[in-house]
Amino acid sequence: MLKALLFDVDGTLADTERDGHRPAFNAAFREFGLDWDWDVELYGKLLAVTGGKERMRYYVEQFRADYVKPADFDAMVAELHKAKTRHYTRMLAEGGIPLRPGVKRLLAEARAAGLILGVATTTTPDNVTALLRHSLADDGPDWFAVIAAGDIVPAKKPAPDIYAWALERLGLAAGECLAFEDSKNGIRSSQGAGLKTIVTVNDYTRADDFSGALAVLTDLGEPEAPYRRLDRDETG
Ligand code: XBP
Ligand code: MG
Repeated sequence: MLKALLFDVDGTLADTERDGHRPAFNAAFREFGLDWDWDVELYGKLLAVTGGKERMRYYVEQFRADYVKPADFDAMVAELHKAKTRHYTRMLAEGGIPLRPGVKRLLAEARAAGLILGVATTTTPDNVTALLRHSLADDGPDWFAVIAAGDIVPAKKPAPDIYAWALERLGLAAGECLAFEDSKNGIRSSQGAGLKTIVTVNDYTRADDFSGALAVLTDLGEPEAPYRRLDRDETG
């Protein structure tokens, strides 16, 4: 029997990557006097790696052969990431990023029907609570029985660990839950934990491999604009 819905955050609850996380990273780079600047296209490549700190390291290793790492590089990445989180949560507090179509309705209706709600994401916990508070409802974070986020598990998506952690916290089996994801890394994580998964794609993930998904949709729709199921050749 279905007891809980588990949601990814970035790309699934809201389109946060291109106009949220990306400019927040760039603002942090400027603040630290770095000449790093991630445009929309480059950011799509960097999304291969989940986790902001991991993504910055990947950028330096794969795209900045010219960059000479300082001795305290790891500490610098940690500080950069704190600054990025500050910029990003401020953007959210200013109401900068709405939830995707249908998300609020689904959350409200699931809640009213007695389903448990949970979050399983690689992003920082502060980012999740800020999005839920400012874009869902003042008490948005309280709608969720578990918020599994960030460094709670060392191995981020596509590893299944974050979903496994959320299931354990809820005391539920994978078969009692349904996951919502938007990306290849996300569905590998949810399926790795044994969860059936519904995918809503976005511009960065449209061509990802979503083999085994329960459904691949453009969005969760609103009553007046029902979702459209993607044809196989549109999903790549
Ligand atoms: C989201 C991420 C995160 C965000 C940035 O992936 O990979 O790293 O891009 O957030 P998913 P932080 O949607 O699969 O969870 O900088 O806080 O890591
Ligand atoms: Mg995502």
